[in-house]
Order: sequence, then C-alpha cells, then structure tokens
Amino acid sequence: RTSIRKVTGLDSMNGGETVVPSKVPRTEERRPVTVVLGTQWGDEGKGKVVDMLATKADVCCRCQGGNNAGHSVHVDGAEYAFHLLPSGIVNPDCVAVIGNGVVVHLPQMFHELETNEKNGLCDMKDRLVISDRCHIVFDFHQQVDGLRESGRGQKSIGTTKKGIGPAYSSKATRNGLRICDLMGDFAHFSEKFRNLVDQYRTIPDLEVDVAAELAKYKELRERVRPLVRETVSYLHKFLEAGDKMILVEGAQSTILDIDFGLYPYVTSSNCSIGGVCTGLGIPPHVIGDVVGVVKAYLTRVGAGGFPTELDDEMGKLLLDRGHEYGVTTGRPRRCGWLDLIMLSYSNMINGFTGLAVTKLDIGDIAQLVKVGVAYHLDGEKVETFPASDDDLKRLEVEYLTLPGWKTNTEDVRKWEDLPKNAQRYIEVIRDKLRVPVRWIGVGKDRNSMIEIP
Ligand code: 2SA
Ligand code: GDP
Ligand code: MG
Repeated sequence: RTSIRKVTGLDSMNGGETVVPSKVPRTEERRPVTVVLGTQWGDEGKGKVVDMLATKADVCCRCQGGNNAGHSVHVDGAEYAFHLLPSGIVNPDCVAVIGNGVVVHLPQMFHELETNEKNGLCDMKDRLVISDRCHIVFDFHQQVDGLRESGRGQKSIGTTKKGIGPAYSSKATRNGLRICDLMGDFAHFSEKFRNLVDQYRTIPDLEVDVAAELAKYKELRERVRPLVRETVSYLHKFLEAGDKMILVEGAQSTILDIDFGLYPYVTSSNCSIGGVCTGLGIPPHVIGDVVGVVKAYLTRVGAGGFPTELDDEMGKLLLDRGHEYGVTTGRPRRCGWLDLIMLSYSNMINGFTGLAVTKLDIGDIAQLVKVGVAYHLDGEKVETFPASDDDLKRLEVEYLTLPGWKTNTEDVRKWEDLPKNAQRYIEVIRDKLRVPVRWIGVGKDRNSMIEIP
C-alpha cells in the first residue's frame, strides 16, 4: 500500500484532452490514489481529514454527490465550508477536480467560489477542473426535491433539498443534461432542456420559467467553459506521472449510499468505494490507502432509524459540545453512541486500510461512554447489518460500557499522552474492525490531530 508522499509541481499537467492508453501497470507497488470515505451517516469530519492529507497531494477530487455535502475546514483561525468544491482546494499547490459522478448546480458552485475567495482562498478558478460528463442540477430539480419532500409529509426523507435525487433520476432515465451538452450547440441544449422540463409538468405547483433559465445558462456556459475538461485522460496523466498523489474526497457516507445504506433514507449516489471508480474513471488497482473517517460517536441528519440514538442529557451534550448542526442546511443532527456493528459493515464494503477517529475531545467530560457491539431481534443475536430501515428500527442494541477519561484532550498530540481510558476507547474500535487507527482528532483545527505512526 502507498505511503503518502509530498510531491510538488504540476509540470505539464495542463493538457489532457487526448485519450491515451493506460500505462499504469497493475503490478507496480506504488498506488497513487488515496481515498477518504465516511463510515457512518456523514459529518464525520471528512473535510478536516482531506484538508490535512491535501497538504501533500497534487490533486483532490470529488467523485459523487453534489452540493448537498457540507465539509468544514479550519486552518490558522480561518474557517471554510465546502459543498461542491473538493476540500483539498485549500492547499494552493493542489488541483481540484469535480469528477463525472458529481451532479453540479453551476450558480451555487460559482457562489461557493466567490464566498471562499472572500474568505481568503486564491487562484481557485485556475486550479479547478470540471468533468464534461457531470450532470447538471437545475433550479427546478431543487424545487422538485422540496415539493416531493413536503408531499411525503411524515414520511419525508429529510433531504437537503439541493435537487440531488431529481438530478440523479434525470441521469438514470437518460433525460439529464450534462456539462458537455452546455458546451455544445446551445439550440440543441435548449431543446433538450425543454424536453426535460416537460417530463416534470405533471407535478402541481412546479413553476419553471424556461426562457429565463435558458438565458441564465447561456451566460453561465461562457463562465464555466475554461474549467471544463475530459477528466478521465486528465487524471490518467497524473496517474502515469509516477510521482503524483491523488486524493479522493467522499461525500455523505456509507450508510447513506444508495445501494448499501438504509434505503430509502439514503442519498442518490454511491458514497462508498465503488463510487470512486465510477465517479472518476480510474481503475481499482491504482487505489492504495482507503481512509475511513469515524466520528467518535454517531450523528444523523434526516429521517430514519437510529438504534443507538440518545434522547437524553448525553445526546444534548454531544449536540452542544460537538456543534452538531448541518453545514448546508443548519439543521440539528441527531446524536447517539458509536455503533460498531455499523462500522464493521462499512469496513466490509470499503476495505479500510486505516481509520481517522475524529471528535474524541467532545467526549472529554463524559463519566462513561458506551459503544454498540451487537444487535438483537426478538431475543436472538443478529449477525448482519439490516437492509431495511424498518428492520433496523426493531433492533435492540447490546452495549459495552467504558469509563470516561474526564480529561481535556485538546492539546494532546501524541498517543502516549492520551489518558488510558481514551486509549482504551480507541483500541476497542481498532480491535473490532482490525484496522489501524492512524489519526485521532481532538479539535476542529487542521493541527488538532494525533498521528499514530
Ligand atoms: P439528499 O439531499 O437527497 O442527499 O438527502 C438524502 C439523505 O442524505 C442525507 N445527507 C446528508 N447527511 C449528512 N450530511 C450531509 N451534508 C450536510 C452537512 C447536511 C446538512 O454536512 O451537514 O447541512 O443538513 C448530507 N447530505 C445529504 C440527508 O440528511 C438525507 O438523509
Ligand atoms: P464532513 O461532512 O464529514 O466533512 O463533516 P462536517 O464538516 O459536516 O462536520 C464535522 C464537524 O466537526 C465540523 O464542524 C468540523 O470542524 C468538526 N471537527 C472535525 N474534526 C473534529 C475534531 O476532531 N474535534 C472537534 N471538536 N471538531 C471536529
Ligand atoms: Mg458534512
């Protein structure tokens, strides 16, 4: 497996429209791609881990999802929130790639660029590349998302209303419009757009001003054109260079994955390892490290079952101390104990080579901490993670109770300096998953991290 190496300089990486045969041998030891994935229900602190690793990366890519994501990065007192832009863009030496698997709302992407520019990040447009195969999220997709959510009433999914489900639906039904359509003949794009909108005409209350929307996209296409590329060959040039590090930032998380999550309370993309290959056009053998980000407890935004949910003072403590509010919507997140059954399932799917356990510091004042170690149904132990959210809701959780460490860990930077009870907590996770814990987060800042060699 790769070691993460510092490599600088982009050399002649600014070309890339020609398709070249892959020269990345299967047998070679070095695997240039490092992947960071969520292991739970999202908001584990992927943004922070990606930012930390991006200090050594040449490219940072998003491969799925859209601007439903909310990734926070804190560096030297500055705070950045990313939704569509890969968090690695904070590193001035890093190229940011929005891969073909991502669905893009262009006005909101430009807004995000402007907000982060005001916050002090520079040259972002010179370092941002968007795949011509990305599907476009239109305003009406977002309207449809909102209308469908209100139509579901009590059974709503709790989406971010960013149009993600409707945009991936358009993709799957082959009515979607892609960035390459926008780059081509505008009359053709306009016709396809009208056809797409017509598919949704049956939805009462949907209002689409087609002419205004097309006028907007006529202007947007010239703004976005310099950023658009055929990203498969573009990324392959980095792979073939032999000394470049490519970082992939997963959005949402394994238990929100459209295939492996608790359907229908999921997002509409593959947030687990498979989405990396399909969302970027890279073969599996170039992937080395797969870092699973584990929040030291568990949170969920949106509806659905939550076996270890805490509806008590401890839940409130996690919400308050952990500032558990959505980065995109501001919604409070539901909080609960860590669920090791969920994590084992997540590990089976993704094959983590290392874990980053974040927000250990949030538990600093707890008297005791619990971790879910087994599920039971009608008195019987359940060996597998359920497919259905209805089944998940019926499970009872068996807990392992551990003493709290009741010590401030914020300034700890070495494993040896962690209180014994905190070490024990981390060891329980490591031993259950049989995956090394490589990093432990003890604060929101980039440097608030214990690295375990
Ligand atoms: P969607 O909008 O169609 O993807 O929603 C479907 C489900 O996926 C969940 N989801 C998320 N869960 C955690 N974090 C997300 N990003 C934001 C954040 C969320 C926010 O970082 O805080 O601001 O509320 C995210 N995006 C989607 C969503 O809750 C639904 O359960
Ligand atoms: P993501 O969606 O996985 O990138 O996570 P979010 O950014 O949505 O939510 C994680 C929150 O926890 C953010 O506010 C981070 O700044 C914060 N955070 C990340 N790691 C740590 C940590 O180790 N300790 C503390 N206190 N906060 C952290
Ligand atoms: Mg988030």
